[in-house]
Amino acid sequence: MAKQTAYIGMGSNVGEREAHLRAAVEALRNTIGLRVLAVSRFYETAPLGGPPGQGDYLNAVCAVAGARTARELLKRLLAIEAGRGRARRERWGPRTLDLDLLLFGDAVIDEPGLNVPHPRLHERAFVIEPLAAIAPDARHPLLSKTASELWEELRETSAQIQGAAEGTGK
Ligand code: A4P
Ligand code: MG
Repeated sequence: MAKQTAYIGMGSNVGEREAHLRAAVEALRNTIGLRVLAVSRFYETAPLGGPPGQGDYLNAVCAVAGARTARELLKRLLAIEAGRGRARRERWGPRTLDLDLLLFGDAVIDEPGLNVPHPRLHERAFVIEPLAAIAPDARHPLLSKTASELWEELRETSAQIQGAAEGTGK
């Protein structure tokens, strides 16, 4: 099977956020058979969803090559999360390290415990902005749009929402 370029979303909003993201990249680099092709800069983002009062996130996206299957890569991501003390308490709750498999080449997978592309990928500026920065031509296989097209759309929508909010505030 062809070895695909995969994109991984990384997020942290507890503890030494930068150290958690750096450790995740290091762990991917140290994974036999895997090559880290690119890492975005780290973006400071306001939390979306989850319980009120949680801290801001640092988010980033990283590109890797060499994984044989999406399932194998996800298994590795979950082990790296666990290694940084990730505890699963509540959905969208605060976390030391969240690693999401965003895209695995042009694979479309819908299995228990594995959905690729990540189902909420295209709705989230904190994922799409860094993805578009390192892989503007990466294509969402279900929407048939590139990361830079998705980022254009999201930017427009959030500008409209902001415009409407300012309008009602008068
Ligand atoms: N799973 C299935 N498909 C995948 C995939 N493509 N990548 C399963 C990763 N995991 C996948 O994930 C639950 C299970 O999903 C995993 O065991 C795996 O088998 P989780 O990480 O425990 O749950 P979660 O992260 O709380 O939920 P989820 O649905 O992954 O949340 P999201 O969508 O990742 O959102 N705001 C900001 N600003 N920045 C953030 O990074 N993140 C979230 C979490 C919410 N708000 C945020 C951020
Ligand atoms: Mg997750």
